[in-house]
Amino acid sequence: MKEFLTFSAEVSAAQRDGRAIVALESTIITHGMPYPQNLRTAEQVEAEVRAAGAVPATIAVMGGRIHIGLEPDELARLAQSPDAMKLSRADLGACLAVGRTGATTVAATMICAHLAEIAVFATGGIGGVHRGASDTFDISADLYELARTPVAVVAAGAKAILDLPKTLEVLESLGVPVIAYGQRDFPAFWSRSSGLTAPLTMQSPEEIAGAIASRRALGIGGGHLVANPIPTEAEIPQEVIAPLIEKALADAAEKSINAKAVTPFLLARIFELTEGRSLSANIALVLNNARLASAIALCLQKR
Ligand code: PSU
Ligand code: MN
Repeated sequence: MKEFLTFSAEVSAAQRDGRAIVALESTIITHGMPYPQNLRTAEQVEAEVRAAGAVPATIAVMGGRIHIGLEPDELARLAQSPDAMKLSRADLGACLAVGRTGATTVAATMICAHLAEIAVFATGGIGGVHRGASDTFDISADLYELARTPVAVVAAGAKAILDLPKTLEVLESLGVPVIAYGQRDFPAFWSRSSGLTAPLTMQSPEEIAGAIASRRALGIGGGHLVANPIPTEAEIPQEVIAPLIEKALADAAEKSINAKAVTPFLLARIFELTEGRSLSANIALVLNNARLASAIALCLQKR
């Protein structure tokens, strides 16, 4: 397996020194945000992890290798790769074989982080059960990955473009612990609350690290979803975002957008409809998740 991995200088030094490492995904860079905000955000997220005392490992596929940590010039190149593949469990092997550039989703980043022995990963929001899934069967591979790969994913809940009650039901069926951080409610990405109660609540990174360590000791396998609400000052209230999500979903239906294109289309459309406010919120919540993920990684490393 290791034959496919290339570690950045920073990450290989961190592994040698036994430091806490936080994995970061790359689909948010290539498919989730426009250039140049995507590059600036990716750099800020890495800086946030370093400021918290951990080491960032942004993961992507380039030149037939899985990169665990990107050098600054590689990150800049990725952020300007409009043809990058959006990689999930299904296409990781194919992308390596044909030597194309690929950005890893939550699912693929979990797989690569686990190969590199990284236990904690920060992102924006996970994929989930799409609205209308009873007809389309569109359920993100992220949910199944959380069920099988032992990586803790810190996200601002699932994106509010999804069917959140069904997303929580599937996570429960799959045995994925969903831990809301510091509040009872499951967060809804751009808003602090979805109106749904999260299955579990924890108040500190130590508690969360404890849950991860216990599950590992029991040999249960699978990951955790740590649901961290967006900071209050950056949140977009439900009443504001809900009608814009409806509009974006209607536009997607009209254009027959499907499969992998759905999430990037909706994020881009909501960016337009909110006149950029959704992007500022997205950036704020990713930075916030990077801070919490770093704290959890440091607690795990102390154990
Ligand atoms: N979070 C963001 N922006 C994104 C994503 C997450 O703030 O672009 C990406 C993640 O990579 C996630 C993917 O895994 O969207 C989900 O895509 P899908 O619904 O097609 O599974
Ligand atoms: Mn999908």
